[in-house]
Amino acid sequence: MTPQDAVWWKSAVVYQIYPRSFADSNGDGFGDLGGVIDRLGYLEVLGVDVIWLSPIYPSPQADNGYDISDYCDIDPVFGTLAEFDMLLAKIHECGMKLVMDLVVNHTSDEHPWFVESRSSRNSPKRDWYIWRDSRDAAEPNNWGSFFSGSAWTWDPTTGQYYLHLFDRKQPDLNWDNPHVRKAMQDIMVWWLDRGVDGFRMDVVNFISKTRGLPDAPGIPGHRFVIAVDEFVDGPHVHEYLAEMSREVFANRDGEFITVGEMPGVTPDHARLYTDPVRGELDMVFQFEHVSVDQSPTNKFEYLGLDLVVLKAALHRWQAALAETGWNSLYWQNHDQPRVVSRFGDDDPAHWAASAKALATILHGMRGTPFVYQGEELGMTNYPFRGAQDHQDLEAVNYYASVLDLGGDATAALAGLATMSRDNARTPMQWTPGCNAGFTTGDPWMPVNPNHTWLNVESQFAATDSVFAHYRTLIRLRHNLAILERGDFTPLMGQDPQIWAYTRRTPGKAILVIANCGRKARTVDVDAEWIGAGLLLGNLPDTPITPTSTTLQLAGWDARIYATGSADRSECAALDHAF
Ligand code: TEU
Repeated sequence: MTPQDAVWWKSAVVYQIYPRSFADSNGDGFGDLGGVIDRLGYLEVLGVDVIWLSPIYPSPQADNGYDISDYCDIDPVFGTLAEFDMLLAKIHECGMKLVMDLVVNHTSDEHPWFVESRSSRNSPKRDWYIWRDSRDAAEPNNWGSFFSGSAWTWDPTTGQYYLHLFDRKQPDLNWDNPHVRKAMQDIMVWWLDRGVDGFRMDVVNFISKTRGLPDAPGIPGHRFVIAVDEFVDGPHVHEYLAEMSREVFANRDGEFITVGEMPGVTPDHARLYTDPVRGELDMVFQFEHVSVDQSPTNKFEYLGLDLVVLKAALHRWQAALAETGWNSLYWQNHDQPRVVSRFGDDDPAHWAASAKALATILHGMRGTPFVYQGEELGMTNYPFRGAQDHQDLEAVNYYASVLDLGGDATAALAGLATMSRDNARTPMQWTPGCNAGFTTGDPWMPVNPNHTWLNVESQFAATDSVFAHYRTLIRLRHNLAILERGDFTPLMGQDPQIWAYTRRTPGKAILVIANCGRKARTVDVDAEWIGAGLLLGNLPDTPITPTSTTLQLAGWDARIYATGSADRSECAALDHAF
């Protein structure tokens, strides 16, 4: 085994907490660090290894903390540095690790760096951000913001525009300036010295823009376009990340994890980012599989799900990083709708089976699985009734821009209900009671009305809950080396309803097979699976051993079978573990 094979995060499972929606300890309606401390026992029962906290730094909260005004403190809405230290100590006591969310592409416009930068054209911090003159009395180029409108805002004090790929309150830093890079490295060192175990880095493949900031190819009917070719995986990004990793992690003892969030990343770049020899990052979040049901020019235009396309997207990434690099595995995060509503079936008759089937498919793959809060319960999208229910600035701006342009408001609201980030941000459902046990005050986001039956308390009482299934999958990840190391071979790639693949190490094999639909299906598998042992199923009467090459799969039936010595020796370890 080479040292790269031995890294701890290859058999770990990460849990993402969106602190403002997780648990509120002081009754102000916002989740906080005290709430996380109170619920650490829950995460211990689930069995996850790493907790990733979405941003908790001081922030005007224009984008719920992804607009940071001080990188070395805690926003009062979440708590204090003393509480943070206590949380970190308790996480370590429980044998878990903590990953901070670091937003390095941009700051808040209220960060002192930007305040100084915008104060004068001669400010020493002027070049820390991206300032340009107007062109023909308009924006410097045709780049659009991810949050609607232009990516440029005019600053009357100094008579120039500044660039913001996201909201106008999130000005982009100029990473070509070595002082900016050094400042970010210092911040990372500050948190590592405090004891954190790594970083999830927000849109970190956007930090290097094409020199000269050229116009992007126009799209008919669009005044501004998201200029991906001019900032995704840009000219110096690998150099800057390698430098960061060298300056921050070289000669530091400990076990760390770094994950780069990378919209639009290609497999070829991902291989470079995660090649251990190059020393840039441990893994990246790619976006291909969470884009398959969206129009390429408008994420709120829902295209419906084609399972063949979804499978191909994830299989492509399994193949791309098979030899070099490493995948992250995720269905959800705070930016994505709930997976059981999106790729599963949230009708009460199929909800639990489909949530478990999707979990089985993802956790059987090669890579490090990420679980987003509430996913382990099968939490669903929110039943939005109209524009007034949306809070996220992306949703609010999008709706306003559709109205502005005289577009179809009904279609826009339907798109928001299906795809908006608000779906992921409703409070965690702890109990069937008032506000789902999230807060004793008024929750900042409404609680999903289905908390009366979909909650932690009721799932703890059942042995066949979605939660129990996730718990088992996490134990399998810890106990079965084949899940970490086995190679990956897709089966039945063109089947529009069946998702199947094998994982193999010498002498051992597992089959993951799932029916991704309501209708029962008969599926032919290879003779090698006759006599295999069931490692995990999601329905009550799953056959323990296939007795023929024909499997009868009920709706949303998902199974993992093991052959060879895999099941006997490793299941013995499992018996022990449960
Ligand atoms: O998201 C980056 C991103 O490009 C998208 O996932 C984003 O959510 C948007 O919907 C694109 O249409 C990261 C953070 O995860 C997100 O919460 C922040 O809003 C964004 O960066 C800016 O910091």
